[in-house]
This record gives sequence, structure tokens and C-alpha cells, in this order.
Amino acid sequence: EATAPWWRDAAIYQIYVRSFADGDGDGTGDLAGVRAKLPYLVELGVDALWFTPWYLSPLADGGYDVADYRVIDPAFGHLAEAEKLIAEAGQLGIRTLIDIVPNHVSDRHSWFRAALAAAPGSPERELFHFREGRGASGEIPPNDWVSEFGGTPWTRLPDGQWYLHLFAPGQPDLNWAHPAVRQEHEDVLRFWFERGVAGVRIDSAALLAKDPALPDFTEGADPHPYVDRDELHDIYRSWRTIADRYDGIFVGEVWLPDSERFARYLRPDELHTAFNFTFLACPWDAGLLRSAIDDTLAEHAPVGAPATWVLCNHDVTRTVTRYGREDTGFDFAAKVFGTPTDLELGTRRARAAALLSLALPGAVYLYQGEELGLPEADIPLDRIQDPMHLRSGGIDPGRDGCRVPLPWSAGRPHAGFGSEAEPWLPQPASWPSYAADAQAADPGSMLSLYRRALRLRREEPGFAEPADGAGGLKWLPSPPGVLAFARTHGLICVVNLSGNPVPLPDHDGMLLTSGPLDASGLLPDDTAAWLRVTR
Ligand code: TEU
Repeated sequence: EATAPWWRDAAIYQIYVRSFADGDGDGTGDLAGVRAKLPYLVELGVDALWFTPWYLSPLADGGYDVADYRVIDPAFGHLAEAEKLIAEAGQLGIRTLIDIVPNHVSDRHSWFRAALAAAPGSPERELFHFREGRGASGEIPPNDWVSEFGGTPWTRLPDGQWYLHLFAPGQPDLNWAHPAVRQEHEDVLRFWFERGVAGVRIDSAALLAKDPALPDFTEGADPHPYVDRDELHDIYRSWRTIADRYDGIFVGEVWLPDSERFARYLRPDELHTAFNFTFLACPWDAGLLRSAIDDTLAEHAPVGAPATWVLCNHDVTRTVTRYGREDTGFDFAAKVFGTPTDLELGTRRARAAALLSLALPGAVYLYQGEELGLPEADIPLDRIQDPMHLRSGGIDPGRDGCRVPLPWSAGRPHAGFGSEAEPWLPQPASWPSYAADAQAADPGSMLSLYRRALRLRREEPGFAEPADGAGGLKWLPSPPGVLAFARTHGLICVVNLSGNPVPLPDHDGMLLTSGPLDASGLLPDDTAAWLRVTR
């Protein structure tokens, strides 16, 4: 039987380079650190790595402010080293995905520096969105939009003009109506595909196109002045022709609540896949999870795209912390206003959620440290670097709590992240107890669970996807609060969220459980099992 293309059911591991592993001992993660950990990633059993931006950047937004796509930030390494890393990973059977941030560039990008040096009305400024302000002396921003990081997304220059930045002031938005902007990004795609990358994550993929009039925001306006505009599809169609030449794939960061609008990006001539934020945002509740799964499969099936399953990334509260709260849904504000966390409960649920997400048909994204069961870290407010922190006027810590340098070795300084130098974000006192080396030696650890699950996911025929990608899922009758489904080739996944122990469905073999069964052989609450059935 023919197998599906790799990306339809891949396990893709997200590396936040700055915090993964520090090879040169300066307190910041780097490519040397990643290269040294390739054996760990092989052992973990992932198919591909997605690197958050590793390009030259002043790091005003952790690298999502790119100054030059053709240069690796010196804090991380250099271009030849990235090429070596891509090749070495490839030899080990691991593909590489990079991150492209087309909505904006850094204010240190040569284009923006040229625009600043040029006069209002100059061609250099046409690559961005420069406008006169309103009010008698232009002192009011050109429109009433709100930045993702809070406040007006407009910054005024000494010459009186304002420029648009949907994110931080150090991230000026590009003008996608300008042909040079399109040309340059297509060249950047070719530049990296030529270097052997297998795919590209597209940052803020639904925000690039703007209504040229930049009108004030009107509730319910259709089209929206900057979200999900039709012009985007033409851009992605032309990107697809480039990717196809290299057999490369796209994964879009497309935050859109409307599933029909979302699916429009997943046509055979646009993006191959997009992140599933519906699943990520879903509270730990059987009914809601089941609808999130059904809705996901229903929106992907007609366009022939595989679903993706995401529990965490560098923008959201870590899984064990989220699931350890009474309000388990995803919300930025939960970082400040969330109920207290029961880490023991959160960990048990995160283990069950791992087996759930890895059993669903499609590709899975795993964020570094999830396999270690890391909780969200409390960062002292004066150490926070994330600009999201400013949105709340500085009371919300923002997203740094999930970006803390990883613990590799329990007995080493800074839990083995690097050497003597202080990591760029402080690690909690509990970090050594989560260290990868300690977990590798413990069969009951989160790391051991992920290793076993990823291996089974590769080796068990039950997980196989038909080549046409139509691999479905069949819900089995189950007690209220219990999710139980069968995959095409004789695999059953059951997750108990009912509050009580439940009997397992009929099966022919037990593959894996996220925690022990109880004394009567029942599946405890917040526990998942993978079962084999032979028919
Ligand atoms: O995130 C884009 C983005 O739209 C999110 O910040 C979104 O606004 C929020 O998570 C949900 O409403 C991407 C990157 O993942 C993030 O780290 C960057 O800060 C951002 O783009 C800017 O490049």
C-alpha cells in the first residue's frame, strides 16, 4: 500500500532557538546547541524540526523582527552552520522547516532604514505604510486600529509622518501591494529551499494584505481592513508554485475563527497545512474536544488537506499549567487572572492529551519542552523581554513563561542549558527536576511517554494513513465524558474525562497508557490508552 507524503502525518518539533540549547556558553541558545542535541531529537522520534526565526534581528520580538533573511543572527551562528545543520539533520532522517515573517520586517532592515532616511512621499516609503496623521497638526494617528501588543499601531517620525506596525514599533508592516515586496519574499523562499529546507511556516499569514485606504475599523466590516483579505490568496498561489518546484510545504499561522474562511487557505494550490488553534484553545472537556476534533476533520476533508494537532507553542501558556487550572481554555489573560494551577493534575491531563493528539489523523506539532512536561515559568516582571507584556500596561508577564531555556542535565549549572553564563531568561528552581537526562532514565517520565508514543506512532500499522489522506476516525460508543475512537487500521484511542474510572473498550492488545490502570483494571480519570484491535 502506498504511503502518504511525509507531511500529512508528520510529528514536527518546534525549536525556539534562543532557548533550546546553548552551544557556546553565552546564555543564549544557538545552532551549535541544536547540532549537539540532534541525537536527542532522533531518539525522541520526530520527523521534522521547525525553527522559529534564526535570522539577523535586534530581537525586539524574539526574532519575529527580521533584519536580513540571508544572514543568521550572530548570537545563533552563521549561514554555513545553518546549512550544515540542515544537512546533518537530513542525514538523520529529520527535515527542516524555517519561519518566514512576511507581515513585517525589523526597523533595522535595510528597506526600513532607507525609508527613514528618505523624504515623505519617496519611493522608499512605498514599501511600508507611511501616512500623515489626523488633527490640526497631524498629531492623531491615521486610523483607530489597535496593535496586537496594545495601543495604536502607528509610530510618528520627526518629519511628522506615521508608519504602521500591527505588532511592536520595531516591526513595521510591509506594503504587500508593492511588487518589490512580493518579489523579495519569493526570492527569500527560493534562497532557503535551495539550502535544503523542506518547508516554511508562514507567520501571521492572514494579516499581510491591507485595505489601501487604511480605513478606521468598523465592527463586522467585510472585507476586514487587514484580516483575511482576498488578495492573500493570490500571494499564496504564487508561493505554492515555488514550493512545488522544491517539493516543499507550507504551514500557515492562520488565526481565523471561521472554519470556511480558514479552509480557503488550504486549497491544493495554496498552503499544504495550517495550525489548528481550535484544538489548542479547546478546554479539557470531552464534549468540547469531540466537537473541536469533528469540526477540524470536517473543515479539512473537503479541501483534501491533513489536519494538524497543536497543544502548545511559543505564544501560549504551557500545556501542564493550562490543564492544571479550573479554566483550562486558552486565553492570554489567563496568565494574569487564571485560577491557581494544580501541576499534578495538569501533568496527568497533559500526558493524556499527548496520547490523544498523537492518535488523531494528521500532522502533530510539539513545542520544545512539552516532551519534558515543563510548566509555565514565573518570570520576575523586570526580566520580561516579550513586547506582549506591554499590552496590559506591564501587569501581564506576556509569553516569556513558555520560552525559558530548557533543562538538559539535572546536575549541571543552569540545568545544563549551557555552561556558566546566566541563561537569557531565569530558570525556575524546579528546573533540574525536569531535566532531560533525569527523565530519560525514568520509564514513568513525560519524556519516556513521548518517546514510546512517537515510536509506536511510526511503527504500528494502526496509525497508517491511506495515501489519499482520507484517513478518518470513527467514534465508538462510550460512557459520557469518555472519548473513544478507532483509526482506519485497527487502533483505538480512549481518553477518560468523565471524573470516574471506566472500563476499556474491547481490544486485542494494550499498546500504551498515559498512566497506570487502577486495581480493577479500569482506566482512571484524566488518563488515555492506545489499544490494538485485530479485525
Ligand atoms: O504570532 C502572530 C499572532 O497573530 C499572535 O500573536 C496572535 O495575535 C495571538 O497569538 C492570538 O491572538 C506570530 C508569532 O507566533 C509571534 O511570536 C509574534 O510575536 C508575532 O507573530 C509577530 O511576528
